[in-house]
Amino acid sequence: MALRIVVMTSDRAEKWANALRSALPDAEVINHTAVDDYDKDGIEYAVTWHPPKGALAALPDLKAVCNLGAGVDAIMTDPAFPAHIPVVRLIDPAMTRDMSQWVAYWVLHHYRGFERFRRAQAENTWAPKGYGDPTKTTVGFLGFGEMGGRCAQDLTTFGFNIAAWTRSPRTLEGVTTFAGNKALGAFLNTTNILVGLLPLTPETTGLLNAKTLAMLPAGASVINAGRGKQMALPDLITAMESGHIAGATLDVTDPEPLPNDHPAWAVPNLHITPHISALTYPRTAAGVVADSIRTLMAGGTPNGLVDRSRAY
Ligand code: NDP
Ligand code: OXD
Repeated sequence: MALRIVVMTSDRAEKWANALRSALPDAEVINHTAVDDYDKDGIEYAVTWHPPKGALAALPDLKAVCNLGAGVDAIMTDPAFPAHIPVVRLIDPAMTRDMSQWVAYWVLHHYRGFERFRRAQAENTWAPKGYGDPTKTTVGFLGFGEMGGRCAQDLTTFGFNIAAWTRSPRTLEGVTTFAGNKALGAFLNTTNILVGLLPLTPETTGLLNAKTLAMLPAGASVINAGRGKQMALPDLITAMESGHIAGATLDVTDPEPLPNDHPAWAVPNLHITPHISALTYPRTAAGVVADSIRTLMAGGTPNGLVDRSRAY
């Protein structure tokens, strides 16, 4: 019997199915959204992005799930999802590169105060203003995994100090490191531009709130591309209105999509992008997923295997 794979995503599902058919020519690839019902027997791998709750549990022969994104929170929060099924998150170098572009753009935006010039231009005003010293500016990464590590590496070109907050302690050349909840305050106290690249887990939910935002130095900027539920948006708005937080950019919000009438849209120097910081493209990611499936079939450990006990 041919290898059977199901694709579950509401985003470009047929494109994903075709890309996987090219990458795994001997497999039968079923597009979950294209058929009302399909024979679930013998389906060993599911390739998913935000699968409907309970859909994975309905596959009796499922051996593993490959996620079409880095964050696996949508799978981890499905109460019906069996605890023994391995999950592989996506590690696609093209996506990591794109995240680094987005982060560099917004770090430079806030560091150089470009919002001031945008506003001056809207008033036809030539208004030069100096900026700080990158060697006295710390860009602090909440999360220093695939994404955070690469973004930091690229940002060092611009002369910033880099700090990282992680779950497990680590020593990294040229990076001031902090680990665990006890070190969060010390990390935030010394961070001028905060970049959030954390997975959404019970520990990181609501991490950025009135209390933690107040730990940042006055005039700090906040950038988040992790997950919206990590940020108490009303608290960020209050901190920006008081002037404590000078600027912010969010690629992820709670709720998402952000409703048209949400007050966050109108906050000066609060920038919102619609979860586009690093898109997943079938042209690069299908090959990565195919490699993971081949590795799993051979009994190996694919890159990006999720530790179910940590939920990321
Ligand atoms: P990784 O798993 O490679 O890295 C996660 C990092 O977060 C690690 O450094 C980890 O610490 C740290 N971390 C996790 N939990 C905690 C905690 N409780 N306290 C402190 N540190 C913690 O993930 P990626 O870098 O690939 O991706 C990170 C997240 O970025 C994704 O989960 C997703 O939510 C988001 N993302 C968003 C995208 C977008 O388009 N907006 C695109 C891609 C990703 P340790 O090193 O100790 O394990
Ligand atoms: C991801 C995302 O987690 O795009 O990959 O949000």
